[in-house]
Amino acid sequence: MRNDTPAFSEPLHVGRPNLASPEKFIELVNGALSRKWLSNDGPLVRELEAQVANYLGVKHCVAITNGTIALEIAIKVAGLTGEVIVPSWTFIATVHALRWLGVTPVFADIDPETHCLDPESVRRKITDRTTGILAVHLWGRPAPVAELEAVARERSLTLIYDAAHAFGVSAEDKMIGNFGKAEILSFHATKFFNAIEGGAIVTNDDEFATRARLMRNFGFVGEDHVVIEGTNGKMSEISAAMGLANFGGLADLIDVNRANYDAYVRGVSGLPGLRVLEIDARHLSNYQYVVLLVEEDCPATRDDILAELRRNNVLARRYFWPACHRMEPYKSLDPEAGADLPETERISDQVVVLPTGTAVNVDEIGVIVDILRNTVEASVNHRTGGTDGA
Ligand code: T4K
Repeated sequence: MRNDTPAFSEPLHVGRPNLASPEKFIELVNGALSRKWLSNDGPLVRELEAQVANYLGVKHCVAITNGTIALEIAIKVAGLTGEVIVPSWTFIATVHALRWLGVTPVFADIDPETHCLDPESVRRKITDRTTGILAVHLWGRPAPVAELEAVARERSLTLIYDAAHAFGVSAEDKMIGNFGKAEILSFHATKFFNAIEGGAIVTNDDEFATRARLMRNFGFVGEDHVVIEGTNGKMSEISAAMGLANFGGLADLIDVNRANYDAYVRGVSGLPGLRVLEIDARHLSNYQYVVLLVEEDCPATRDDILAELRRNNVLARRYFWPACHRMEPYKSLDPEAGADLPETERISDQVVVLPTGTAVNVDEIGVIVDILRNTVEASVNHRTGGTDGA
């Protein structure tokens, strides 16, 4: 008989915010309230920009309202028009940001080992209308930066990165934030570095940073002089306060995430058809996304596993299913796009993202692994007509 009591009485969420110091946050917010300076390039935003730039070893950090607006401003500053090559295997914001600005996203396939763009697929998608590549460091795994740089150089394309998942991550010995013309970060509450809502454009290009700063503030220079078109992409002091309060906790958070990742890898090893997407030891990682792959030879389906986890109050996610080319408006614009994206199609049916961070501990991960084992064993028994574990 199946035990219908969930293994956890309270839900375990993917994306639970990590809060290093609520006390420091309150103290910083009180400072902002007494200064009566709440937005528009305030002192906390400036301090956050300096700390981020220093942490990443990058020349400029322009703090923005959120990662999506950061993408939109970066796309504008980069002057991308016509077609831009982008993965379909990403969060929808990457692709929407292009289309929102009237640029046509053209989907390229991914490397199944990194889940990031496959440079050969990118090459095949270049046309006379292509002006750039918007690559993603998905799950904080670095995209193939050297190969993409080579394609961009050969074909005179502008390369920018969506590094929303990749704060505190490196590609070998160089921190993410230093690649392409510019990279964008997300500091959303669910991210490794949490500023409630927030993001940034980071770049080593002076001109790019200057234009991004102008566009973030409607194109204003001074009080009544507008020099270019712009938008409102300013970060509030409250978001910056949360970011600054969390900065000091990042090293500890990496340790927590690393211990969780190791516990999942140990627990899942030996379960048929299941594996945790590996992290390449040549790169620094923030270990923020634990990506479980339910491969073709697994006796249980991805959705059986997800349903069983959820029944037990483990609110895992099948990010980023369905892939962007299967969501509107892209699905209707090109219903056949999937034919050229075999790895995206395959991988998007395999992924379950598991809870990590301070929301879960290693003992709880042991229970989550037991749920996975029981689900797989029950599927084997179901197929063979056995009764064990049923
Ligand atoms: N590029 C990439 C590759 C991205 O992944 C993202 C965002 C962006 C660009 C755009 O950056 P932002 O504009 O967002 O800065 C969530 C996040 O909202 C989104 O930031 C993130 N990626 C995406 C991967 O995840 P949803 O639609 O899945 O959110 P939702 O409401 O389902 O919440 C996710 C989980 O987090 C749930 O289990 C609940 C939990 N949660 C969430 C919040 C906000 C909490 O426990 N507490 C909270 O305060 O998009």
